[in-house]
Amino acid sequence: MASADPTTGPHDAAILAASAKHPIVPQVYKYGTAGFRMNADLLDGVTFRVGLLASLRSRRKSSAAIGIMITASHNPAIDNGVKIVDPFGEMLEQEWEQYATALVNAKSDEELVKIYNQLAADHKINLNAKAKVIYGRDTRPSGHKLVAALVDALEATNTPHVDYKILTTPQLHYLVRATNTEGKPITYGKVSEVGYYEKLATALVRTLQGKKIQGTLQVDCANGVGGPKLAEFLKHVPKDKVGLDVKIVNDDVLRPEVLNLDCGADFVKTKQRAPPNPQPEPGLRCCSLDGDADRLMYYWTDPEKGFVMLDGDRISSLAASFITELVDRAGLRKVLNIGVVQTAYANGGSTRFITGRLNLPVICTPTGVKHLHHVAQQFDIGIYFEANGHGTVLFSMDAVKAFKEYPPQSPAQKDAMDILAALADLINQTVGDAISDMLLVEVILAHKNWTLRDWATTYSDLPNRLVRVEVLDKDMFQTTDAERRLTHPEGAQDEIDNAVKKYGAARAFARASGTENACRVYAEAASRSEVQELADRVVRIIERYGNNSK
Ligand code: 16G
Ligand code: MG
Repeated sequence: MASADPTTGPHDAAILAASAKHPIVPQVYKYGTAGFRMNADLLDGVTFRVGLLASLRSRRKSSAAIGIMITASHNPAIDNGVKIVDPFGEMLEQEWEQYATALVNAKSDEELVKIYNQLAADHKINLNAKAKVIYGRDTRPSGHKLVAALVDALEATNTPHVDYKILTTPQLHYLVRATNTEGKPITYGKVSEVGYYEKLATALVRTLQGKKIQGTLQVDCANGVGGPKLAEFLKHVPKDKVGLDVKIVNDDVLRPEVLNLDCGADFVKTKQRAPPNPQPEPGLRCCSLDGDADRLMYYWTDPEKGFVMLDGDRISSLAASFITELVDRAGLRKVLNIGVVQTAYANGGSTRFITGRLNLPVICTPTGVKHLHHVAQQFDIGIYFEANGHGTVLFSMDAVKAFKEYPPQSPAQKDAMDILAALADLINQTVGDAISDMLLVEVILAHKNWTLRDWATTYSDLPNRLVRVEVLDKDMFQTTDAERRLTHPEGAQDEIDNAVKKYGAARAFARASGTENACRVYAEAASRSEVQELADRVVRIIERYGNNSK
């Protein structure tokens, strides 16, 4: 038996038969920062093949449950996407992204079966072992059909599966971790959507310690899955104790065409203005979620200053300052190391505040949640956010143990430890979660008795510009130093350096987008006019190199 052909196996016939029903549209596919994401018409075969990979992954991971989320986040309603969640609720391990890419790009059903069996052989996967896959989808109409393709793959590979139907992306991540920790000494929460709400609601009450959230919060749900899920969560909140007065807007999930249309976190961040509908009342505390509720932006319209936005950098520095104060009060600063993780897009004002005022280390990683997440795991308390509103705070097992077991020297210390322990439950530990992050912000504002204006005055942002540049082939732009410097094309970085030198306190970088065929240029400088000039100069450099006349 040792010489059995590694490219054949027990599921061959079933996969061949099922795959014929889910043909792939020939083109080059790549598992990117957000899985496979594109026009939904192209995704039937892709989703089928992702199902095959998830079953392999589960068998590779000692039969642990693997998650699949079907969503295209902030993209228009006609798009969809599919991504895999690993057993602890984190993003798929990077090495496996290439296997997903290989399976999806198989040119025929026969080649697909061969690659599937070869992967099993290479990774010593027993295809007859137990497996489990759980999945959910956002509100896009195409989700239903893609789930059917997924189910065919799971049936063909004899993989038991659970359909959680419509969920936010972070809820699916929660369910994966909850499923895999069920019955273990340290569980993550009840294995149900209700379990998620109950966990957050209980933690919310504990973190507030009798304080009440003041005023009304208007939440724009991007006409996506966040709307109905936030409404459901609010049913679990004891409002008399907590005072969370939420006004949900843009929660129309019955008209698919309005998803992410002129609303949502991506609109707010990229357009730098409030969603036009409904026009927020001046001074009203507002926030926006994105289409799958894993990104969050706060803002208000000020009678004097106009629109003021509090983005991921602001949430990061708010969380970092609050948590550091609590750790100090709990007398745990020497015991636990705290760090903040950002990307090159983080505003220099925030980085200066975190390193200079809070005295915390800041590590910069390449763009994409998985990079930040892994670095944040190196700390006892790792705070990570992208400027675009993706992010969370991770607590190590040691940290959680310390909050619960370290002997407090005073009632104030005990209170601080209790709040920290509750925060570890309130903040989604698997992935950035807009609903959970929103509760974190509300709790901090309540504890500090702050308005958004108080929060915004903790530091000033440096004027900045982000520009998308069309180029022939974005892949010619290669970077190092967490995407802050170009290594290719040769000479481009020197020119950027020369441009930056002309301005005081300035910074600029160019990187290839991970999600579209374009380059992005980011610049920061001391004044609006300087940043405009600097950005224009760097854009011209990139255009010149990118459109090939070196
Ligand atoms: C993806 C990433 C996001 C990143 C963005 C950058 C995840 C879940 N999503 O949406 O974190 O900020 O790509 O896009 O990791 P870009 O490479 O086109 O600039
Ligand atoms: Mg999203």
